Amino acid sequence: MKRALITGITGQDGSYLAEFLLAKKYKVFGLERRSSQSKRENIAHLAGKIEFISGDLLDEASLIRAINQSEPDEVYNLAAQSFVAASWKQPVYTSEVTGLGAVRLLEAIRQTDPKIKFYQASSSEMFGKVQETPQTEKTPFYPRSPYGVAKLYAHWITVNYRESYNMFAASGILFNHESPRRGLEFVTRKITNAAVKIKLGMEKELLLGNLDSKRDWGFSGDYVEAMWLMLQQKEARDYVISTGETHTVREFVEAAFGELGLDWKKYVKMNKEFMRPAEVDLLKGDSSKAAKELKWKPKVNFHQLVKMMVENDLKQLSNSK
Ligand code: NDP
Ligand code: GDR
Repeated sequence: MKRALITGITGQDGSYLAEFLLAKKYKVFGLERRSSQSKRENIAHLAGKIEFISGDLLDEASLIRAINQSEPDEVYNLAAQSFVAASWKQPVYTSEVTGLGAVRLLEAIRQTDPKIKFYQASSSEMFGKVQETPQTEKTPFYPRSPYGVAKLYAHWITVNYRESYNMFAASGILFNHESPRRGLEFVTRKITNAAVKIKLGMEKELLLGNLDSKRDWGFSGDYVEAMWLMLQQKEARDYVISTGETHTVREFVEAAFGELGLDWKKYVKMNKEFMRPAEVDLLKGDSSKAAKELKWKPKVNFHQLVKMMVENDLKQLSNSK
């Protein structure tokens, strides 16, 4: 039985990856940081199937202990301060967790058992002010937020450990991916949740920032398969994972409200609070390397994703009402 340690187990991707690995008969360990209230909502349905290990990317000793305790074949580093907007408010903290967290984990692996395979959750935010479109593994990076800069450090330190110590360390450069388990502050879930609340008469309006930015949105459930595939290859490499389609935030709003038969223009207002000091205007990935080498392709398209998220929020909020 293969063994995997997932950091960020309570997050969106952690929950889908845990499901995926359990279906492949892995023994799954999840690194969980201490908090005053349990955050296991995304993985409640997996209760009893995951072994939790208390630890934090800020605490090197806890990571060494987690590796010793789980004796993993594979480590997936999904933990991060992952909200771009918050990274301007807490830039040093974001660098500590999202950037230096990766090297702490790599060191824990190197010192314990350097044969363990390592996956780093890199991000299309590293392309930031894009230097070419679509973006590939060869596109130069230009991050536009403290989060993007921190992810870039984590990305290069992963490459560096691969080249310095011959460790199996791979980075997935994943474009935005969403799901019904997406955190409520990210724009897609903020939109579907608010649209449903408006439909149910629980809210009157939705305040948003930049409606013009374009994102390449896929489904988290599809993307975790790519993470696993990267660790099953002969050699560790980096891969862009994306749909190749790009849509504006406005188009997402229109589609989500449209699913509910609502005219979004009556409810959506712009608010400066949600504008960012520096914006990433356009992301559009080219994942042909992953298609060729990993045989990976996204299954859920933009409209299916919007529908899935709206339907889930409708079900949840109707029940709670
Ligand atoms: P989430 O924000 O949903 O999950 C982040 C996870 O990290 C949570 O489990 C959180 O725990 C954990 N975490 C935060 N800080 C620490 C810490 N100091 N020590 C240990 N754990 C910590 O992110 P996603 O699931 O959406 O994304 C997974 C990873 O992929 C992240 O690294 C993200 O930056 C990256 N990424 C995401 C993309 C996306 O579109 N979703 C695209 C590209 C990259 P807690 O529940 O306690 O807060
Ligand atoms: P992003 O996701 O920054 O791309 O990072 P987010 O959903 O937060 O923003 C996407 C775009 O929408 C615009 N926007 C708003 N965003 C939020 N959150 N709230 C608003 O009200 C709003 N109005 C407009 C933003 O300006 C932006 O252009 C996500 C995270 O999951 C990262 O961890 C990951 O690395 C990248 O995707 C790829």
